[in-house]
Amino acid sequence: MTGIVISGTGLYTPPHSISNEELVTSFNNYVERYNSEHAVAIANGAIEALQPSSVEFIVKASGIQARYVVEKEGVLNPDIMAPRIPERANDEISVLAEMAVAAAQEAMRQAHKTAADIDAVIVACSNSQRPYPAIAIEVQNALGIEGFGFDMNVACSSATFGMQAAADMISAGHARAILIVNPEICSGHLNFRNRNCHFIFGDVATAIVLEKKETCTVADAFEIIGTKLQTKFSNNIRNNFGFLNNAAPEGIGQPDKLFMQEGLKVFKEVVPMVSDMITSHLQSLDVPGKNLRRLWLHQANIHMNELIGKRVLGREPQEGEAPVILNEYANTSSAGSIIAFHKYHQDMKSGDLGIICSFGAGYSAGSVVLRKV
Ligand code: CO8
Repeated sequence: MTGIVISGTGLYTPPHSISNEELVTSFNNYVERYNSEHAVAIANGAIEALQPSSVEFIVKASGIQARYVVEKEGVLNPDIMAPRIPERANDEISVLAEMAVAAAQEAMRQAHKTAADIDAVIVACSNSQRPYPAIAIEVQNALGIEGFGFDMNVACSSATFGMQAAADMISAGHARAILIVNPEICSGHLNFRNRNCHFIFGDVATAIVLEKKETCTVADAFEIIGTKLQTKFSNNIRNNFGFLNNAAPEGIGQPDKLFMQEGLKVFKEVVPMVSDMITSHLQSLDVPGKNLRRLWLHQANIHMNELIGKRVLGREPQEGEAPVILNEYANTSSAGSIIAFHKYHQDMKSGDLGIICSFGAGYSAGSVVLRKV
């Protein structure tokens, strides 16, 4: 028992949804155009023809049916195939902070907390908009929160790593309550011209309020009974966008400055890593896997979640035990498991156990075991 509770969560869903059909039509238009423009080079074997994408493949391989995005036209335009989000002046709120604030306001309302009750803001996400000033400090300013804020990035595991950091800081007396926000504009760093991954990600923001059990005034709270984090270096998910790009101009605009992965290797390596981590974490807390009422898992691939659920519970997960949101939202990086928690915990009874678990680039994985207060 940590004595720390989740007292509120929030979700901001962008206004535009892209179906697999829309995405595949746009991608296949691009492929046809590319192949006809390069017909001679393809015919003489100098370059390979691009292959079309397919809705059936996407649904079968991943479970994804649609994704929300901040901007849709640019993504679907075969000449652009990237969102077009105009820059804002420095005296306007940034797009990422705006999404974070919307999710944070819902989480604070749910937790019955005002800005005066919160002492720190952590922005924990994969796809930050800029290096500095920290987005967290901008969010803190927009919400009128005193204290401190900082950004952190552990890719898809950012939210669970943020929760452990926040719980530790509250326990140590550095803050009474902490707001963690996970704004993800994954579409900004997704290569929509890459058939292997163009369908994977979506945009969203989630927020979580953590505080001590004694200060919590809501009935619908969950106590953190333990957290566990794990990292293991892998190049199988990588993005080389960064501070040194300007020092190597020949690399600017190359595909490695966007999201890249060896999807099948990730699948095969991460499923056992995460299943073992959850199992050993539960053992250390004396919680048998079969006692878990709910698994709010990272939302990357439906088959990964089925396998992890089966290994942890020791049987096939029943309907609703491991809620799926990736069909509607796709992979939203750090936010996925938090969306699942936000949408699917209201029916749980006092004493019920559940686990939030994230996994992704690094590799990184985090598990947070919860008991309904
Ligand atoms: N349409 C039709 N066919 C396709 C397509 C497509 N779109 N894509 C691939 N194929 C074909 C391939 O060419 C291949 O054909 P062949 O067998 O003839 O060679 C066949 O389909 C099978 O290809 P794969 O083996 O690659 O397919 P998989 O069954 O492995 O499915 C997945 C691919 C869905 C990507 C799957 O491997 C997967 O989900 N893996 C796990 C991925 C994962 O969890 N990644 C974590 C990333 S999240 C993270 O931590 C980073 C956060 C950063 C956020 C960045 C925002 C941009």
